[in-house]
Amino acid sequence: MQIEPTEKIWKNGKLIPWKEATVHVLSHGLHYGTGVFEGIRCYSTVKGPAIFRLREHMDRLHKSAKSINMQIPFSVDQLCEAAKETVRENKLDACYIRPISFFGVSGIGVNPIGYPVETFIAAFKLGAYLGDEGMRNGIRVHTSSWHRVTNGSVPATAKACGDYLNSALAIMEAKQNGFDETIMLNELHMVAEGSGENLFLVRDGKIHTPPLNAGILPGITRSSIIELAPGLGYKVEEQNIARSELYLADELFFTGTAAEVTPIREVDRRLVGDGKPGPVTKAIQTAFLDIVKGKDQKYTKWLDPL
Ligand code: PPE
Repeated sequence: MQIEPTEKIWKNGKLIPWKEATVHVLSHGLHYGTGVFEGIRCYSTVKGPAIFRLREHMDRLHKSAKSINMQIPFSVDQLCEAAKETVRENKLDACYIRPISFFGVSGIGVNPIGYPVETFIAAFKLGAYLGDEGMRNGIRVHTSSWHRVTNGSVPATAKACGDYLNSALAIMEAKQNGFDETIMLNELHMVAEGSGENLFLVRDGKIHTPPLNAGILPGITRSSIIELAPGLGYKVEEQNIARSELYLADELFFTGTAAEVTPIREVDRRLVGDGKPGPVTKAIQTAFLDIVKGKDQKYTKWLDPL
């Protein structure tokens, strides 16, 4: 996705010009993927710009760092304030915020213990991740030939840079085969998630989503959907989903900060339901988009005004 440069990027406590936000070629994180990151959206709400579940995102950044043995030298509160400052200073309204912390330069070798930790926060405008058309009419996906990174080889619940080689391979394969996105299975051949989204399935009026130990990222959008669904009359069951169950689904949808709630209209060249976004997906999508725009009083607790 193309993005327009903004003026400033936050680096280790200071705002610096966009062009100067570069890293040294010998950064450990570049060679070995030893970093953690976040993706956060700021929305234009009825009460001005507000960041959706900012604290939860910065808290997950700290937890991801802990999982890979890294200590970020800024607290969750400091990072929240820094994200707001970055959005404000760039005079942005609705935008996407990308914090990243990684092991920097010291020597060479795989062991990063004692290396400096670099932290950056960028913010820029971002449209619908899977396209406006995809948001309205649904996207086409296939099952990836790449398994999702397994719990036995990396902390699969961490949003760690190195894990995204797996996602990158999976999305490239999907695009090369003419699909919009991909669904990865785990080492037990159960459904895990998309390259950058969690998956939900609707069958006989019930909503299902894979459990956290299926090798998925604990999505903040996912947890928001689990919390808001009962208010719409649906309960979400966290349970394992086999590939063949995808073909029996009445509805499928992806969730994520970037993807928000995106309907899936085709999986492995089979129509999902009648090939149009179903009523449950539409109800969830509408409710979610109302919440992020501050139109639902019950959930203004999830919005952090600038
Ligand atoms: N799974 C993966 C693998 C993932 O990357 C994301 C977010 C999710 C699930 C959903 O998590 P959450 O955003 O907390 O609901 N993917 C981010 C990065 C996408 C990218 O292209 O970069 C995002 O949506 O911001």
